[in-house]
Amino acid sequence: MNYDEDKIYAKPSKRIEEFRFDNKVAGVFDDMIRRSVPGYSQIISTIGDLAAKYVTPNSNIYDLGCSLGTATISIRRNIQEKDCKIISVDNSPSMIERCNENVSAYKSHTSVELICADIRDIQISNASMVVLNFTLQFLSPEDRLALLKKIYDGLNSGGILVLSEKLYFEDDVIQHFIDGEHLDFKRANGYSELEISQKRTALENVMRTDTLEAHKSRIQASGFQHFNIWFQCFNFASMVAIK
Ligand code: GEK
Repeated sequence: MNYDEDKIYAKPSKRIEEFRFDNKVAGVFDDMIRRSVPGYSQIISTIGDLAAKYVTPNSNIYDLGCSLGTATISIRRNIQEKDCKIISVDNSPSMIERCNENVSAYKSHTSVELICADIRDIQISNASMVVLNFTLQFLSPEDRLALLKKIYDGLNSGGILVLSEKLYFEDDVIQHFIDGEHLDFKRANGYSELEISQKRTALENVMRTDTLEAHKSRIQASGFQHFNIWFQCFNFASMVAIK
């Protein structure tokens, strides 16, 4: 993927609008997520490895909040089984348009269906793998359990959910420490103090993070008995739940 550099918050703005996954963001998203989310590449490649292990023949794989299709492409490259279908969903038309271009650039025996819709409105069935890679945090907190229940119900026995999220820590000292490490990561990737603070303001009401404990109890309440975190770098984590 070859995208422009993220300069969205580089200039001072009098009024910072709420963050939206619009055309401007979609155009720089690959650069934005790689410079903002520590471990992103590792998580993407592990999602591919998990697809090789968990995807079963004749099943569906869901990439919910697929953005540009980076996880979709990693999954598709690694599926060993026949007659599987990847269903990739995002409610941003700009993301889906670019995702279509990215996915179409590769040949594969696994088909991909791209759906521009709210992940709360789609059906999940016959799934061997479901990926929520940094998407749940953008859903209203009161809708999160219902989505996870729908995923649990739609997964086949032995199926896997990969849930990656930015975490929040109740211990103020730890929250401050880990947040500081993340800010240093962004600075090291070339973001200025102005960019960091303006983006933070834009995301304030849009992205609401949970603690690891909240994720664990919600996952368990949705029906899963097997859950653990498999990756963490600062406040970014990836978890798995197996049905
Ligand atoms: C990746 N998974 O590169 N319904 C559908 N899509 C949604 C919804 C919703 N209710 N809410 C947000 N989105 C990707 C990265 S980005 C994460 C995921 C980030 C979509 C939104 O349009 C955006 O494309 C994506 O979820 C979140 O592996 O920006 O930190």
